[in-house]
Amino acid sequence: MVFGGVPEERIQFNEDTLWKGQPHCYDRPDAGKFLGELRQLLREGQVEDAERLARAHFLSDPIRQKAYQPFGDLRLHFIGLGNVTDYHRELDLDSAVARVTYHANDVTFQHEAFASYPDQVIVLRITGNQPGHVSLTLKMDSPHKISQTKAIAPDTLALTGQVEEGGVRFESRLRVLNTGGRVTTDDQGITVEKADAVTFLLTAATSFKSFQDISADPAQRCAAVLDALNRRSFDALRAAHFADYRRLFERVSFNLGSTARAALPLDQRLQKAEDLGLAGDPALATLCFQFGRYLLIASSRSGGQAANLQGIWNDLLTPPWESKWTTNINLEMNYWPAEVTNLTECNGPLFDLIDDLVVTGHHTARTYYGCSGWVLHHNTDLWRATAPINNIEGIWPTGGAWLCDHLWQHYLFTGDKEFLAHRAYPAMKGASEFFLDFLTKDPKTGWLVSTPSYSPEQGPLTIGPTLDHQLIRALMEHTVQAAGLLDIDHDFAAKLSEVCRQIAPNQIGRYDQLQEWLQDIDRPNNNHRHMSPLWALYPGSDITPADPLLFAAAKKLLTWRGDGSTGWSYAWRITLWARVYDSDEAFRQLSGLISHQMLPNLFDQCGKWFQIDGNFGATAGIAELLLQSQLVAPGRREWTPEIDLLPALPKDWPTGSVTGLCARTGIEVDMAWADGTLTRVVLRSKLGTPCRLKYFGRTLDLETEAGREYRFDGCLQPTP
Ligand code: FUC
Repeated sequence: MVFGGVPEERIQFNEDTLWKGQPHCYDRPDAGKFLGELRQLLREGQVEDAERLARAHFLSDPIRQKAYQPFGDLRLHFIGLGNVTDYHRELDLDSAVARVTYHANDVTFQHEAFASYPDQVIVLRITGNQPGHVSLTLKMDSPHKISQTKAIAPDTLALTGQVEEGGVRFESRLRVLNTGGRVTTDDQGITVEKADAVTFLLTAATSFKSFQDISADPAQRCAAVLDALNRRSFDALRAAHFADYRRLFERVSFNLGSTARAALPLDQRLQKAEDLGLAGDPALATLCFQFGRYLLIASSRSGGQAANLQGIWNDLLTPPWESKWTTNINLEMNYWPAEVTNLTECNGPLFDLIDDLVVTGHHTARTYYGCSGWVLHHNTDLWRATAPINNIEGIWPTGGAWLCDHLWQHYLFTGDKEFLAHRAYPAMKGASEFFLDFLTKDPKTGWLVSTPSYSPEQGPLTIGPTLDHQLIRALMEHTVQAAGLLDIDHDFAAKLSEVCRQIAPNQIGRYDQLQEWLQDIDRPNNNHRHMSPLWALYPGSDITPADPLLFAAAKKLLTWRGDGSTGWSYAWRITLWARVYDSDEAFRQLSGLISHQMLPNLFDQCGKWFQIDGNFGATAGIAELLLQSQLVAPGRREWTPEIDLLPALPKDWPTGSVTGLCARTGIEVDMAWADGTLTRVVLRSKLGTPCRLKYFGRTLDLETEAGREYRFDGCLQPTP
């Protein structure tokens, strides 16, 4: 986080494996003994007794998970600056560089900072447009009690420490490269006098190797990173960063035109969005869209941890909700934009996390439920906790089923059979095995139900929340489809199909609403932030206009829920309204999110805290307004995606263009429109699958060849 201050600048930095705690299994060894009684009490309607029993015996040990930690701060003091004018601060999304420029003492100064994925360093350069004017002191410190800073070479400071006794150890190193002037270093910091320019290279590491092992040497890791740079120039470092970042970022462009408001600083633009509406500043919507993509590239790259509640940008020792991974919406929402906005590689850390959860979740499945396979409840942390936490709302066993949907969707978007066979299918199969054992027969209806559970995060402890059944059904259906594609596990797949048919179906209640629970107890004025029973509308795809009654019931519930509250709850509503093709309502939720829940740097909020899910959800929501793709005939070997072009284009965006959005299965889409009407479509087929294009009542069935491009006008007529 580059705060951009002058003459006092603070750069707060993190490393994504710095967490409280240490390798630990959160499962309570005797929890399973109480499962039978818990289920029995719920069956008898003794809900309070069930909740009491659950609180006493069924939650994890300890009851809360561990927190993600801030690492350290660079504190720069610019010497003798005098009067500062023409101050300007920006984050350039086209190059992922934070910049500050200003004028002082007849010199124009510039600070540039970027975090390089290929070189694993943060680079900060300070220049003046006249020689000999860069003078500053720099200190490096950490909010952790067990920490100290030392000069370890004439040009290098090291910050070392440990989060807690027996916990994760850490080190960061800062190296200075100066052009002209004088540099002195001691344990207090670095002083630069009268340089033409100065560059700082910052790297950081911890002792974390895996959730089971924290024995790495952070000093050695830092040294290896700095050695590998081998005195490369600032220009070379920046070129490597640009190449890496732009390869991802430039895959998608989005343009809605611009108005005078786009020239205002963000705080004023947000104020105008609040006062006058979002309609007068379409470029703010495109900015939010691209900011979400920037944030995903910046916080979720191969080899790192998945983006947590604060992405990577937490500066508190006791962050809200521990800045961990909440799996009853938040972690998943972080990854909603990954496939559709052409950042499929950014899923890597999420998939690595799932690999670990399969291991720890196996123990929880056995210990709590006596089931095979693996289970995850509503949160996890660096130690891959999978047991129910906090309170009874933690007793929600379908977090793993939801995460498996990301594995399956990755296959649908990319057609990567290797991935399906070796990463996705084993995890999906394990999760399915869990539910084969876990589901129990409801004596009244004969349906298979999920118990005990909780509809996120609306009590009480219950039997069979709608969300669970939607997730388990989707998981099992996809596992059957995957087994078919891989031509394996035929008997297992047949069994899954059989069980799947017996799971309690979606229920339509007395107000014609989609029910959240097995009982018809929904309240029309319930505008809860969670949209759980609408999972099958988005991100799932089980509720479609093909079943008009259910589709209408889902829309009824969506209408009841009203406007968002937290940022992420607005974002989920954008995607849902997009799926019922209501662009006005979707736009209203997007406007609410941007004008009520975004901080002046565009970070999304949950309550009064920064929480990144709404940023990612906004990006995914905007994509959903422009392009939707569903499989028409899942279950058959040959699948045809139906690609809906501009299915919910807001009327306030009459003219625009987008390039590089991704549709299932392996099709990239560019579109342009004017006066609210499609004018041009370009498809690029990566896998050679057939598809059906849809736009405003028109359809076009198209066979494609891998690697070829197809162009059409707004009437879906081929053009040269
Ligand atoms: C879920 C939400 C809260 C918050 C938390 C991190 O529990 O219900 O609003 O986002 O996650």
